[in-house]
Amino acid sequence: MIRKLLKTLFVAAAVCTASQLTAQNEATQLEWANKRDGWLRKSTECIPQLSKQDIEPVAIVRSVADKSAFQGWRMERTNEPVEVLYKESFKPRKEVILDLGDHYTGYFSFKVKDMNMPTDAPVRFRLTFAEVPGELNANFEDCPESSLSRAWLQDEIITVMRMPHEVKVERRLACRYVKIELLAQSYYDFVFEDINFRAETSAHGKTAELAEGTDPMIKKINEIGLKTLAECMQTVYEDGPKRDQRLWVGDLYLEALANAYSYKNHTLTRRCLYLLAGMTPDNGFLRGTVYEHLPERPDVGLHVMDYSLLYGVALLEYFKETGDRATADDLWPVVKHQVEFARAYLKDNVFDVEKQPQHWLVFDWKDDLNRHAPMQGLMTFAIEQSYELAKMLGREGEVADWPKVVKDMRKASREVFYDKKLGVMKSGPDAQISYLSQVWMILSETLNQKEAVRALEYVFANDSTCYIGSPYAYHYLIEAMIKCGMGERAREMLITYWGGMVKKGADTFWEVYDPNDDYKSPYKFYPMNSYCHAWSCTPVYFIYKYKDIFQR
Ligand code: RAM
Repeated sequence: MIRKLLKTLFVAAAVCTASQLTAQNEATQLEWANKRDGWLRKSTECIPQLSKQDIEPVAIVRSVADKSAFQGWRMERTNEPVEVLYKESFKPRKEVILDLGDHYTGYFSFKVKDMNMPTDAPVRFRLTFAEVPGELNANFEDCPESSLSRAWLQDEIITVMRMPHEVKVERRLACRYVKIELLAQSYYDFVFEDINFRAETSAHGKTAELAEGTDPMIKKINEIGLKTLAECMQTVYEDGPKRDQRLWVGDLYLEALANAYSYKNHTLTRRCLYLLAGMTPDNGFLRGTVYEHLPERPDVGLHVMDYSLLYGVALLEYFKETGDRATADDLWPVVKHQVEFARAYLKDNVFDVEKQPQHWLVFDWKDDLNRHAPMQGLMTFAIEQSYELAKMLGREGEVADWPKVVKDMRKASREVFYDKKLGVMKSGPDAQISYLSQVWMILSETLNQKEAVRALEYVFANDSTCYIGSPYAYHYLIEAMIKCGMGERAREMLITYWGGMVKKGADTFWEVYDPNDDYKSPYKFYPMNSYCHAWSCTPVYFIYKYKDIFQR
């Protein structure tokens, strides 16, 4: 299904089109053609050094089926030290699970050495790497074809022809647990040597201590958020170091926010902003995601309309944080183009969903969410923020009509989506009442403070409203609550939601978290989910930024 959807999106994106572009946009295309290589060069100059750390397993553990544990499994430490693998033959043991003690991203290696006679035949191992216990206990062969590539799941078959030998798994891995199984053996005994995980990250520097007296759960959430962010900070801001290992605009925006309040490694943000700009296709419409390792710009790409509008917000935040006017000025045409491109989809000041079915709107992992009102709100918000960027750059003259667009869009939203009687925004043909419709109408200041509180109270109190399905969307909910003065409730919400993952044993925050469904997966197979996911790290941003609310 997803593959089919992506195929449709690729095709649709490829036909998306000069005809939609205004004369002004066509002029922009030419300007861009000669700028993109320079942008890519600047992006390359910003590739960060990765720091490397050798991690030895801290324990031998066993999987225990436990209905009360996350996805039905937990790990239990055994009394055996890891050293037994270096002393006793592995032949009779046949299987071991190693615990690295925390989540790491990097490369796994070990040596094997025969003990009593020379190698007369090869041995074969299966290695499985898992971020969470449930993943290690799933049967990967159950992965449906309609999920993402089965090869994302981290298992490898290794054949060793002769000993002594060093096994180095070529692919980069993200895991806490490593299972080694002996699949085929010979007469001779053998032992392991130097089992090692070389962990890599580009996050560096010390992050600030939280105020004394900060709630212990908030401290824990912050610690795990920082770990999540650091694991995703590689040579780009990755969405997840297990999967997809690549830069997406929506993830970048949230990672950059969290980074700005913690590690402050702004060069990585700059690298990603330039990389996205440099990979823009000829129509100037940003790709929602890019692959940093492709030598040339690919002809196809996935366009995500909510993400392309958030690019300008990310650039604004970067500029505010760093004062790097040169970069903001250089990339300003990209921001301007995204807004102008999206404006072509406005009909009577309302985003025309009929006209843009070809572009993916992400917003949340929630199939049943009607995205019309959320998109209207997000677009209003993004144009206003992009106008603020224009003002900071002294370029507001170029986009003098934007404030009116924002005003007209707000007015139209109130006419089309707002149910005054109930005090909520409704979206789509079934007049769906969702959390996210309220959230985006609050962030865009379409609802005033009083109306905002009323709308949120309504969705919180009514079980039938379309609730939120991912930490990504929770981020915007928390932001909206703080914006309309519901800081206390936002604090409770953050503790309940992210603290829920902590209580279920998270080492890093997950891509998908539904407190009522441990197996929820947008990929029809929960082991495919990423359990260290960038967009879930944002408590870090809230905790550091809003000290009065979270650091006590
Ligand atoms: C997923 C990614 C990412 C998200 C996109 C829309 O595949 O993991 O986090 O931004 O989809």
